[in-house]
Amino acid sequence: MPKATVVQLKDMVDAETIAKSGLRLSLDKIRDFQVRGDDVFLITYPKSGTTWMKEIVPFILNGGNIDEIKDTPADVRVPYLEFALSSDDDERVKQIQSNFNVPKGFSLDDLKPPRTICTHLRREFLPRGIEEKRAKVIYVARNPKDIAVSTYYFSKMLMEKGLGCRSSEPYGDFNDLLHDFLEAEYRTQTVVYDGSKWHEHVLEWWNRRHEGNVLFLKYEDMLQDIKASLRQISEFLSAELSTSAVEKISNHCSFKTMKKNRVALKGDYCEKILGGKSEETSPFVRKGGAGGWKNYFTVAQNEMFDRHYREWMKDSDLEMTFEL
Ligand code: PPS
Repeated sequence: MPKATVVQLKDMVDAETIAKSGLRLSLDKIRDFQVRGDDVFLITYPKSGTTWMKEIVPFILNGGNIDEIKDTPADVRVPYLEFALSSDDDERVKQIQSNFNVPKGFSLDDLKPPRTICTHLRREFLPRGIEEKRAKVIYVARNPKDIAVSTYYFSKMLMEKGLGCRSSEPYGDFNDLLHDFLEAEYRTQTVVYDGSKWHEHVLEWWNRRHEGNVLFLKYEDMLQDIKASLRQISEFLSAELSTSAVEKISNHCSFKTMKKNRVALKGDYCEKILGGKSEETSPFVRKGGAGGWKNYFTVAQNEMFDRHYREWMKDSDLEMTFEL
């Protein structure tokens, strides 16, 4: 049998670090994953609103019955494709899964249909079956300046706990991270595993937004009108939603409510790995909003970022909202 292809963060990760903290993603297993026609894939560049959508989609699919699944771990309701299909010998992923309260031996086949599966992987690494079966894809994009700040917090925390790669030196100031964000060469693997830059990830789905099986959403639009977004998602999923269900879900997935929800905060993960109270340390529900980046970027950093951004987007009509 041919050996499975394993994607490591391109070739940047040295063997010693892989042994210590490396994620080993089984590319062949992921590409060959048996997709079903009614599967729903939730795809995001990291720090774009994945956790938020994991608190939304299952409740839309169950008609707003919050009590039914509110205590089910977020990563069991909506598992990560790449973690669920990781190499059998990947101790690091096993540890992450266990800290995310995913039971040992959990399989994507254990999910009730329609299965909702999330991933940060870029399109070329995804199961062939998504295209073949026209499975539904919900893509959420967030403005990259706020993503860079969100990534800074998450990466800094992981690095300080010794969960780095490429370099064992924790991120110092924001400038260190900004460089890595622009090059997609992070010091932590659990941020972007496949070396994708923001625009490469986002534009692949923006360019497919008119295909019937793709719903392209912007995080900032959700911030502006969550109820309209809930209706848009329910229509896309052909899941009827009563007015009271929209009300209940919008309350359940509000930032304020999620900040008190251990499932959304991934309380056990935070306390075991990051330390402190999850309401204070969780990088999954941290500050939210649009425009917080202005407190971090200097004028020079912003100009430099804008130069990259203009180059990335020069052939695209995608417009992102950088503040509200
Ligand atoms: S991860 O690690 O990739 O899964 O992170 P992800 O969940 O994609 O993104 C985390 C950011 O999403 C914010 N968030 C929210 N914003 C608005 N409303 C709600 N309900 C919400 N829940 C999570 C979270 O705070 C992270 O952004 P930052 O800027 O770091 O606060």
